[in-house]
Amino acid sequence: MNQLQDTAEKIRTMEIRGAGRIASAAATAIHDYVKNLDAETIQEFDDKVQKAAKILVNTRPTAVSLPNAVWMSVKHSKTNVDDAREEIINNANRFIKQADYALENIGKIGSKRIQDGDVIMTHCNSHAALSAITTAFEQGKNISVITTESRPRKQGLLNIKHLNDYNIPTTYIVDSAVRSCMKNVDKVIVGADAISVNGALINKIGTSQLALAAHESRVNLLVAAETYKFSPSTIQGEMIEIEDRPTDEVINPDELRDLPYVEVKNPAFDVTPAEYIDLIITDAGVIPPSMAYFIIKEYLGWELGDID
Ligand code: RUB
Repeated sequence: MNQLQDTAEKIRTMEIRGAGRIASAAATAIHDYVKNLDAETIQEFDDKVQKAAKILVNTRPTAVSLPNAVWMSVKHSKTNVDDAREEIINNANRFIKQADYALENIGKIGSKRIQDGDVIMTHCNSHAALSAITTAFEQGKNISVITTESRPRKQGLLNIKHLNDYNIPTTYIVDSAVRSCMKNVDKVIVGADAISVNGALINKIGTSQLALAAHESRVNLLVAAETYKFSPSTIQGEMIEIEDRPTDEVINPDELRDLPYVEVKNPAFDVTPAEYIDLIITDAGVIPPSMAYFIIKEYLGWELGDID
């Protein structure tokens, strides 16, 4: 359990972050946990696995990739410990492999929507969005990127390192410069923490502002999202919880000491309605947001929606 708890802590503190990385780390943790799990009976085994699964799922509430990865891994149909163990190990391995494939495929598919000369704006640090951008660049397209800082955790710093490693010309801007820079942008590409059944996107706080500014300037907004980022529980009417993170990420508590009337808020994500999204680039192909239901039904199954 120690190793699993270590992974859970790394997800909670964002040492492991980004919906895709979180999902694969959780599947790996389940794999390693189950591999050496001692249990006399299948009941004991299942209880322990469920407990471990919940520890991981409860680390961060918004990225639906996390519960999807965990429940896809731990689901089994066996009645004895060794068979159940084998099935879960295979499930977790399959998830990790498919997640890698999905990222690569999003790169191939997404790159087709990027034209030579495009200026692309992105927000936060999304491996899926970057996969499309770097693949297009490697195909010889002469593109450049504008990345936001993405306060408060400054994931934009990860983007500039990554893009610089590819020799992609990149401009770093503060989040409040998004609208003023939009006139120079050909398309916006962002990632997803979750996509609900109505095609709404849940992604890093500020994404909806990019969407509004893009909409105003008639700039297309593309979302790069693996099929496992779609949320089955939203079919059953569940809302996606927006994570409130510690306020010391925003402001040093010392600055608040003598300001009793001041409250600080730190919502980590926001919701962009489907009407502001032009396309979702998934590993299964490019879809309009109105097809979110189809992805959930075909690729995730209804039963995942039963999970608490
Ligand atoms: C990360 C974030 C990313 C999505 C998609 O937020 O909002 O855009 O998770 O990322 P945080 P990816 O830094 O709070 O985890 O495409 O890598 O899965």
